[in-house]
Amino acid sequence: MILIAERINGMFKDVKQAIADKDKKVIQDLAKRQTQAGASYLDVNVGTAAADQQATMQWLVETIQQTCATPLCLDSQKPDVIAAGLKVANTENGIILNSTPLNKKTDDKILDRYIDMANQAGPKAGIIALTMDKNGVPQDIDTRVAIAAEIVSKAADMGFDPQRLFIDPIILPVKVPDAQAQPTNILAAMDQIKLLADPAPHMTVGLSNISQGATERSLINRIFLAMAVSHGLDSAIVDVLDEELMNVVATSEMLMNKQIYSDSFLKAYKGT
Ligand code: THG
Repeated sequence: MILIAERINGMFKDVKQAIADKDKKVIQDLAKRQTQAGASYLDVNVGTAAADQQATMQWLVETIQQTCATPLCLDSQKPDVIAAGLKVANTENGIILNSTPLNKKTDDKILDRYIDMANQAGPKAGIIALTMDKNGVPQDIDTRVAIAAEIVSKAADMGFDPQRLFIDPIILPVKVPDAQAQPTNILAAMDQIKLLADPAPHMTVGLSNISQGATERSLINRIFLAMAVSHGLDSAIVDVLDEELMNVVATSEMLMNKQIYSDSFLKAYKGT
């Protein structure tokens, strides 16, 4: 599974404080621990508090790169913030640009911009595209699939390999009133999205969204991850420092016959 580690995000108090204090140690420590825990990419999100988001993105990227070579997943819905990060990011080992909707009221061509930036960032650069358009986040299955189809078709028109494309059907917190049908809608949408191209685009989610504000967060995250893997999820933005969650990742992949069973399958997965 392509695991994107979620913790370097200004949404977390310690990271927000570290950004305000220019305290590199907090960021570098998270970068190292998440890499050690098995992250394929490190998500980098400046949060909403940073005064200058472009400069903060550059500071985070440079700070992380001083301590580890794990590929980065630049996380902003503002193309200028992504572009600023790309100016200083090492992209040889890969990079993901996270994330763009299909289009926005204020920017009809936002997906094109992310694809252009990824193309300029080299052959390994990917993008995460949200099943979201100028009308916002759809709640139903069909609109999610229709938007995903437009994203896949636009990527194909622009010569962008579907294997560099990650579709995110957008998880909302299950606790939000009237949102309890969303997890099953997302699974049903994923069943169709994986058929949109051959080879299929990757599918990813911001897993921790689902349990925001809820009790039993880790349990909710773990169970939904296992359910989604059985519907074709092959990537996720997660808390890789949650060991129980990482065991669920390894076990789901083994039960899906993507990793070989051995008596030491948990240990073996950690070595991959
Ligand atoms: N899709 C894509 N990218 C994303 C998301 C997504 N990036 C951001 C986010 N969603 C995924 N990352 C997180 C990171 C943290 C939390 C949820 C998702 C989280 N934070 C605690 C909270 O809000 O309760 C912070 C608490 C603290 O300060 O300790 O849950 O969906 N493509």
